[in-house]
Amino acid sequence: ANVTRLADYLPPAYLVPRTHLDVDIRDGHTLVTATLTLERNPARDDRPEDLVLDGEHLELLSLSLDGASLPASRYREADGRLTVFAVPECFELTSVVRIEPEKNTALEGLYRSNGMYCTQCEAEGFRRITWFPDRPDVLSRFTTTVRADREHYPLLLSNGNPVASGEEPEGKEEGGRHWVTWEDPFPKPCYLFALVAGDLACLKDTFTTTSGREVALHLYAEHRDLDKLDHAMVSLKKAMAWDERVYGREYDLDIFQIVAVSHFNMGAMENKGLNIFNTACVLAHPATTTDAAFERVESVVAHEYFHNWSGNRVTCRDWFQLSLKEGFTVFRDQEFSSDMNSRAVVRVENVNFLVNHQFPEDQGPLAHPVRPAQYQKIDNFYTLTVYEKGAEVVRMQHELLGARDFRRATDLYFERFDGQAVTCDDFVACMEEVSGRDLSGFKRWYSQAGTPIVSAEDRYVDGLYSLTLSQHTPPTPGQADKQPLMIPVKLALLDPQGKPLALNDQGDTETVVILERATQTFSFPLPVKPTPSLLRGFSAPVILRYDFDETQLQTLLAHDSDGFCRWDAAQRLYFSALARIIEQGESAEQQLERLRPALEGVIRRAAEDPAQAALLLTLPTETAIGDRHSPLDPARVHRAAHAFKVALGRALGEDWRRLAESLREPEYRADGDAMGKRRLRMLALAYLGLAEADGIADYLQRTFRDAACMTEEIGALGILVSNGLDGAETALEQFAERWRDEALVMDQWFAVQAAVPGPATVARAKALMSHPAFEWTLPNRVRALIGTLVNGNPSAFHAEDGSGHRLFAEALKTLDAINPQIAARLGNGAARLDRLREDLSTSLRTALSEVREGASANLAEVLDRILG
Ligand code: BAL
Ligand code: ZN
Repeated sequence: ANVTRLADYLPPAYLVPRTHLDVDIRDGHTLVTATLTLERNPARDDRPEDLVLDGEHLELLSLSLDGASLPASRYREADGRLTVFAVPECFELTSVVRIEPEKNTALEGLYRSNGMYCTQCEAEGFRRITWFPDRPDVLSRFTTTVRADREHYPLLLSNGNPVASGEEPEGKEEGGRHWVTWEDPFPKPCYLFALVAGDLACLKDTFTTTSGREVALHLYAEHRDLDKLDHAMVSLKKAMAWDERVYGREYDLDIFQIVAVSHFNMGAMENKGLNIFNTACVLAHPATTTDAAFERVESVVAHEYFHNWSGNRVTCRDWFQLSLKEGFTVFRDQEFSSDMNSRAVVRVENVNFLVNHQFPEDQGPLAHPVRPAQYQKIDNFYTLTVYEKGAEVVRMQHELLGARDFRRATDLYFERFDGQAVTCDDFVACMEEVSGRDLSGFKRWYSQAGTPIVSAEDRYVDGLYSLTLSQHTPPTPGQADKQPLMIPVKLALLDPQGKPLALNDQGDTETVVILERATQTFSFPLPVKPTPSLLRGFSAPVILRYDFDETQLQTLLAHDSDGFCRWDAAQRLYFSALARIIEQGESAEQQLERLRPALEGVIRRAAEDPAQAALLLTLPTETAIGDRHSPLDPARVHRAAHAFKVALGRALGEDWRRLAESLREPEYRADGDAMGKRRLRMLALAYLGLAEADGIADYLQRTFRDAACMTEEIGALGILVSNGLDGAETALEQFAERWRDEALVMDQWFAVQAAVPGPATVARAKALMSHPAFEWTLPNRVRALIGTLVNGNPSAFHAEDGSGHRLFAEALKTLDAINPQIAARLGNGAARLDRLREDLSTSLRTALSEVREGASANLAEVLDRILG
């Protein structure tokens, strides 16, 4: 296989200060004329004489150097490379290529989506548009002319500012064509190039920057979706103001554009001045969009906007440094969301996601460092580790330096490296320079894979409390031996009433200790033996082992002022209760009785923060429970989790009923308070549904029918369907009828059905694959149906008859022929193969081995790592 290694990095042989593109969109094909101004890179003292460009799926029509057509003997085209022999120091190269966007189902490069043309170039899609040194450290100033039929594509967009436009001479065959030229004054790597041609509706607004410049904000979507852009616009303006206030970063062009696209591999893309978004991450309307999706739109709009500085103005030297922009930008969007919403709730949601998705990645066959050392397809490294763990690595630096020095360090970073392509080392060097701290040990977080385990033990003797922390990182593929990391552990020590004790003479009740060696002991003189509140705010992405007793956990759950620690205490209580059901065969009712007082305490305080209460009262997912038992037996986990939830629904039935009624709002409101109430109310209804409480089917049918927003409508539908309650099938039919023209709503319809636990869902999913609304070429639809089954429904995916595995294999094969990136991403869902009960593991291995034959490079890399 073709492996790229960080250790082999060489600066580019040639630089491209200027790029002129002419993209002529015709029916059935597009002609791209690229004129590159090239100069040999002075940083390469080996003075390479050949120019090597990247290109895929291009039909080269002509090639000329300084205006003279090149004979075939002067260049060679092979294996995705165009080598032009013996080129001068400085020259201009013009290529004309023919491409077929209409046939591009991989959704990389230029492609068609619902009648419009759009692009996706990160990471290596630009090479599907023209011959170019497709690597992030080649920064070029782009001028782009887009030409197309005026009637069908009235809108022609690219990066930067529009500088000229016109009509093409009318001819019989060429009637009504027009063109627009865009100039981007900022040098950028080609992965940030974008182009859109279509007939779209536009929501317009403006933003005035701190220095008084007015920026036009244009948000584009299909005409029918114009009413779904308001939330994105509000979010964008908040994000622009936030980046000025918190990071001192102003927007730099006269116009900022977002285009919503239905067919999209990622969530969104931060192309300079022309963000392209998956419709799922930008469109929002209460009638069609859940509260959770509203929050996601806010955070993704902010994320892509923040990239304008963390990613675009300062970009990555090579793709190994991906977390330089992604980890940092995720940290930025998380902090933005925390400032816009409830900080405690956002933090718990972020941690919950990390712990339940990134931790398993870091502990399985796909584990890799935040800065990987090698890859076959970089597309496979847009991972939770690079993004979410990368964000935690930046968060720890924020914690270590404090907000003031962190800001000074980011100011230095943006100033020093503006217009450059740099590395994670450059980022950390700014942190070191500003703070005067040596972070060389800390940098292992970038190079060492695996989730560290921090074990805590404590003693209280003669008024002295001693806390001994030890760290250990288990081996990961290719990294057997691990070094100690620098781990900030934020802590408080609570008295028996749950009040934090003073930790020093200044009366501080919270402190951060730094664990740098394998084992260290920290001591505090205290008047009583405390309950430790450890890893507050989840101060480091580690697994904390401490032998909490139940009383301590109940103290933390009831009294801790730290939202993460309260939630973590609840999770520990749930996991222990479930372990006793799964491993010791104890009854769910018995376990529930043990927890009941603590849960009633949470419910009593629910009005303080309904969203937080909902988080505290939500059980871990079956996937998360399964990850704590070996071997993994999804059916058994499902039985235990289901029994426990039913018991919880029954035992607290009166509380759930009261919440369901008292949290009902007479009218729809979009604010955080209303969202929190809806969240807790839907959870209460879910427990009543599980318990099949008297009259609940009728109640849910009414909720479904009279819903004031999609959160209630799909929520009620989901509860009806997952519990097989009366009216479920009718509601499904009505829903499909009502929403058949709303793609994002239909995604939810597929997902709700794919999420029903149990093996019967495999047959249902199979039938849905033949539903007229199911489309293999639409990534959102594939993720909704197959992604939900594989990643969110272990008792169906791992059905004992192997049917889930066979369906998975079929889906992978079909998809791989259409869209290798999406196939490979879906393939990640098999990463627990070696943890499964033996018969299930064998069945999954057999299914995957068949897929491996003939798999694309993307999918092959993932399967090889999983199959070992
Ligand atoms: N750069 C790819 C999409 C994102 O992370 O913003
Ligand atoms: Zn990003």
